[in-house]
Amino acid sequence: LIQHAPWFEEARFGMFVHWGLYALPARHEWVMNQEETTVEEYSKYFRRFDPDLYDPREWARAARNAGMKYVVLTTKHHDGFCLWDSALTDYKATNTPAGRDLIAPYVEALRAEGLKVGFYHSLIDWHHPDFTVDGVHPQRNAADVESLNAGRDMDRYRDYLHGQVRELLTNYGTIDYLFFDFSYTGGHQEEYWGGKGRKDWNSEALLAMVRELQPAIVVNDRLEIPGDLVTPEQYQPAGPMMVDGEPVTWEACQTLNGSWGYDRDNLNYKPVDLLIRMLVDGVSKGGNLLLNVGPTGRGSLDPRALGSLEGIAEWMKLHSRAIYGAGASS
Ligand code: FUL
Repeated sequence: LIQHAPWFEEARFGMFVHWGLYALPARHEWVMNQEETTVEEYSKYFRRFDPDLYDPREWARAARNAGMKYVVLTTKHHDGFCLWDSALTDYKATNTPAGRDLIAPYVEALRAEGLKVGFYHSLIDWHHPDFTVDGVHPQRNAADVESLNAGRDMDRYRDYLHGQVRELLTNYGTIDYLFFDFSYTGGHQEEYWGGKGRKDWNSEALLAMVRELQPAIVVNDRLEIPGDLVTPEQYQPAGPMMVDGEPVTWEACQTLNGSWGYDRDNLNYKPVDLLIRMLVDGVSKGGNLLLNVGPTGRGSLDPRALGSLEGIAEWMKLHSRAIYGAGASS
């Protein structure tokens, strides 16, 4: 067990939520990258982001009914758009038609439903003017990459990253879980990410700040220094996970249909019985399952995602006395 946060392994099941501007094109959360969209072109989604159906209590109830104990929402994904009222950027929900901080009501809703509060935060940023154009940046094939990179300063970006994490861990009370995201690609790192990694984020200092601000928080391993857990992505490990011959805390994150962000026309949904088998499989190997939903641009859960959660809830009703039995905790 994680000594400072025993709740985490007891929880076993959480909900991942990928939500941001990419919910509008509804073609995968990497759409900016895949379609090599410039910041300027992408801003059309910023101007139209108007989530009139956003009701985090509904997300929280759907999660709770499915037996989930924590929720992890993208505060900022790779496109750089911020769901909270950050003092460090204008690229935030406050300046869209949404007109407000969307993280505060999320945190409140989770607490009201008795769920632990998690944030996902991207280390990568395709909007920030100091984040250099590397091999996976949307502008990687631009004719003038060199001039685009002139004057970009990753030291300034690092200050921005640290400053925003400080805001998130200072302004919303207790935060229980933090998923930093950098898709570490091992050997291909140099040509792919332009060598980016822990030195760019100053992972050691960033993690120290996180622990100082939120001593009980659970932090994942994608800062490329040891965290509290390891995070296999879209696969189920063959057995209990080990590092250097020792068992480790782990959590598999999985999608409903292969995409993390809302992907409207992707019909490749895993059936409910498969989702349940994945949960059981992970628990049998000592791991957690973080199952993702991608809400729509209007902020609601797509009926197919809701259906999956309701299907899992039906199974929980039959099998979990702790959640559905007489005298179950509210
Ligand atoms: C990956 C990201 O690139 C995906 O978009 C998603 O957020 C997944 C959980 O982590 O590394």
